[in-house]
Amino acid sequence: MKCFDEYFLMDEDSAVEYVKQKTALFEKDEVLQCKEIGDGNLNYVYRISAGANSVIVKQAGPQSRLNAGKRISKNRNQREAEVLKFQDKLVPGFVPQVYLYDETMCCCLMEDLSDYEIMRTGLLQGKTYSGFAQSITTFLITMFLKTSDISNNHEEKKRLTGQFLNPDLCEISERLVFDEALFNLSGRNFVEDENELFVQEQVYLDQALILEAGKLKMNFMNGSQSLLHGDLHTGSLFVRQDAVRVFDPEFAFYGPAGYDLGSLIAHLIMAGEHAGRSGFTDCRRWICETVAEIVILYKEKYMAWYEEYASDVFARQDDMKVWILNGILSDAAGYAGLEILRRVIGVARIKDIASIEDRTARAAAERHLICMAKRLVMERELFTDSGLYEELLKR
Ligand code: SR1
Ligand code: MG
Repeated sequence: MKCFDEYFLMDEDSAVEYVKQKTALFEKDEVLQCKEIGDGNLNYVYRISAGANSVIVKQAGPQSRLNAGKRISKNRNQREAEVLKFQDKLVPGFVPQVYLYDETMCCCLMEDLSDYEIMRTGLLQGKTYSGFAQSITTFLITMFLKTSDISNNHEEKKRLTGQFLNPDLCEISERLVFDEALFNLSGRNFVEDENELFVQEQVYLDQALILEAGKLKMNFMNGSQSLLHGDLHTGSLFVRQDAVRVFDPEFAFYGPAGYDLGSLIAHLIMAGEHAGRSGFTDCRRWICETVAEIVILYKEKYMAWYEEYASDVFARQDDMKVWILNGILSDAAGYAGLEILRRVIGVARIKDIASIEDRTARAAAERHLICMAKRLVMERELFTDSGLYEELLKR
């Protein structure tokens, strides 16, 4: 019998034993089912169930699942558990419940959301989610309004900025989203053979693009505007028609609010590219409408809810309110562009592209996405309105 008093990487059997020993969620002699369901790059996620009763065990491995040589702090799930609890206080009902964090095993037990599905999985099958734009904009705007300096609770905000500092996971983003993607530093970047020259010219040798990406990187590192999820892609979202739960905030930190919004938009655009090239016409249309709706609702909710939280004397000025919003929206476009670029050409390539079966279509998708990404970065100050996204996605 295992003791769990020293860290080791669990497998399905030991995860079952762990839950039996550490919780009273199941009867001692109950036969439990266990499946490793993690499809991310960093953690191991076990779903343990008996009948209608179930729980999730998420354990940090000592290294990335993508690159066995790269070690990452194992206590990152502790931060994630803290973030989830904090987010649940600020926006109740939008994140999974955390039951326990175990410092020795570097794992947390959390609510199983098996009546939801992972958004990326659903979109890749051509599914759509009617209430999505409403739900996700409520989450994003509430998090911004409640954690930014528009309130004059500046001391508390600085304390929280310190509490949620996340140097090692931010380093991964700084490297993968910015450095490696734009400079192919690791030599691990990948595109279809026929696009090699295209990427050389359009990305690695485009000095204007490099400059704008550099500005966005500096803003990512220095602009601690509000508490972010930090990796808000469609694989970090559990969805149902009427609700969304945002999970996996291990990259959370205080950064530019547009980073989360931009990442979300980027992954919807890439899902739209997949849908368009896979014959999912309705899904493609829904994604294009949803990107526009997210921008519209983000602006509407920001304008409507801002006054309730804006106690800083400058933030109370009308022009300031609009200036902050436009800054977030143009940052969002810039980060959306960079997220698309790194997911198309970088090491963390996503299924939305890799799973386009026809090779010529896949190469065409790469080129199309790279062109859209560049436009988002270079023209980001224009992207303060849904209309430009509609126009971008029409092509
Ligand atoms: C080594 S982790 C690679 C990527 O997966 C995560 O979801 C983050 O986006 C990270 O950049
Ligand atoms: Mg993740």
